[in-house]
Amino acid sequence: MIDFYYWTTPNGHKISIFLEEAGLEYRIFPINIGKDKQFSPDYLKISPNNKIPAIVDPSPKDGSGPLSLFESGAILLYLAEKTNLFLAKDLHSRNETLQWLFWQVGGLGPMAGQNGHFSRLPEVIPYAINRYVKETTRLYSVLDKQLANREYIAKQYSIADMACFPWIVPYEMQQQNLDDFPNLKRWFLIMKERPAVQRAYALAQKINPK
Ligand SMILES: N[C@@H](CCC(=O)N[C@@H](CS)C(=O)NCC(=O)O)C(=O)O
Repeated sequence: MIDFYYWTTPNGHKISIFLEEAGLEYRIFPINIGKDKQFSPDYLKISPNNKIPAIVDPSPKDGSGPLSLFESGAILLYLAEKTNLFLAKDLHSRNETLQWLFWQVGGLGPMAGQNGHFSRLPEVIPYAINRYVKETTRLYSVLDKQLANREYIAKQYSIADMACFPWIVPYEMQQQNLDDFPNLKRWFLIMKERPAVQRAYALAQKINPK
């Protein structure tokens, strides 16, 4: 049973998608970041960077005792290795998957996150909005090119897809039009239909109906 410290945001959805896809048993500890719960001293012991998501695995494979982890990319990689799922074994595919996972964590997530932040701000700061909307558009087009000749981001469905999808879901707020990215749009629609993805988003709705 994995303890999953979660809130209903893109970085949280990545992990709920994995847990649902893998059919791992988990229990949710909601960390309402709108109410500053990420700063509570107990949570900081697990996630010292005061962000969600985080997990605690009480029984790692090697019997070394409970393991706690923050950072969504590290969590996805850990869970993929724990379950032998969604991360190919062969050298090329494995590293291609990790490359796109890191691309999401270091690029798409932070840039689209800033885009969302400045687009929602009551004070309009045109420089910031232009910068992050433009950068989001560039990143969408990079992903669109990657998806030109393939169904999923790497050779097979993987943790790279799970990492990227939740950051495309708010595309309208990010001022993006999916019709400008036909390959990305095709992938997005396939992802949206996956039963595990739907279960993950239904769970979000239950935990935070707003
Ligand atoms: N690099 C981190 C980013 C995590 C992150 O930014 N989480 C946001 C929600 S999506 C958060 O917890 N924000 C609360 C805060 O900044 O205080 C990851 O991939 O896990």
